[in-house]
Amino acid sequence: MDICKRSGSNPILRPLDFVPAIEGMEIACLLNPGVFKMDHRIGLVIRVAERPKQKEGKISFPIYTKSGFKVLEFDKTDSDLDLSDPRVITYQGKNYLTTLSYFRFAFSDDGIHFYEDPAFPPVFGSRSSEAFGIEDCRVATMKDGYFLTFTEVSALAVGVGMMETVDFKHYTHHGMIFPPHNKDCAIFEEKINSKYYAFHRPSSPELGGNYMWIAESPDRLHWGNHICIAATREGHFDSARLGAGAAPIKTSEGWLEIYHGATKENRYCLGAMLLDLDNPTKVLARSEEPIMEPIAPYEQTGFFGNVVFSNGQIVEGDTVHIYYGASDEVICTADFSIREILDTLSVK
Ligand code: MAN
Repeated sequence: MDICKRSGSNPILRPLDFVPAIEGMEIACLLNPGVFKMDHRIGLVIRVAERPKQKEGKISFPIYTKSGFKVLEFDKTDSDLDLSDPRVITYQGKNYLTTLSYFRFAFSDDGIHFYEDPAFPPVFGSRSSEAFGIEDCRVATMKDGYFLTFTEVSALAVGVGMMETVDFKHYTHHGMIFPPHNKDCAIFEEKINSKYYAFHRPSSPELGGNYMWIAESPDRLHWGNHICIAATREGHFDSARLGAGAAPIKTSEGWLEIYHGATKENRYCLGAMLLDLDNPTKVLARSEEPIMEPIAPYEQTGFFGNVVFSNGQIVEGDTVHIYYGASDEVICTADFSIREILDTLSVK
């Protein structure tokens, strides 16, 4: 099932719309933007993935070190190399990423046409836990500022970092708020019964799997009382992993969360979940079928095909304008009706 209305202008942003930020690199992908509103403009925190221009027979990629960017290069014929996933390189059993991601900003007055504003410089990984980059930013817009949660990637691990800002020019980096292995963290934009809540997605390789959890906090820095709210489902679009999208939408029926689910073949779709307004650890309903599937050509073919992945949206009355990464290469937008999503959900 697919109940969204894609914009006729899709893709709204492509790698060639930007100039690489790192000297000697090319932009391989634009991915999964966080979204916010500031001074009547819509802002995107775009995950930009760069790599060196690739030479025949070689594979090379940048990593971030204390003394700046460093390029690692391997011979494609090297038998110690595993290149089966375009996103990851495995060399002698160690994993690296084929690209390095950082955040770049684009603004729009109409939600469709985006442009860069030189007053907002890019944000790069700045600590050893971010040596392979920072990815998939969610922006929680709250009374006291914008709270950015994102994936920190390095040879050590994958975890969730948080930064706080009021102007997207100056940031306070709060460090890793969910330890490895964890990603897909979305903070609720208001407190419930005096507590902050956030979705997160730990991975448990032995028992359990890649499931969605919720946690509470007195201050957004220290999280506890972790509860698993949704596991993968055999035979469904979310059979291998699932994770939160943007902050949930408050509706009269509950908190509505648009999330991503993937199969083991790495087909990424979007689904929805409804949680109790007063106790968001209680899931009231969940999509049996996806509400969006990779069916447009730009969602099926690209850097990593068959992917729709959203972690940013703007709500306007009954409409949710989602911004999403398609095929891990281009940025697109589509609209959902909240009423229509709620009508698809089977209440437990
Ligand atoms: C992971 C993340 C996302 C990416 C998908 C699909 O979930 O790295 O950023 O879009 O995989 O590749």
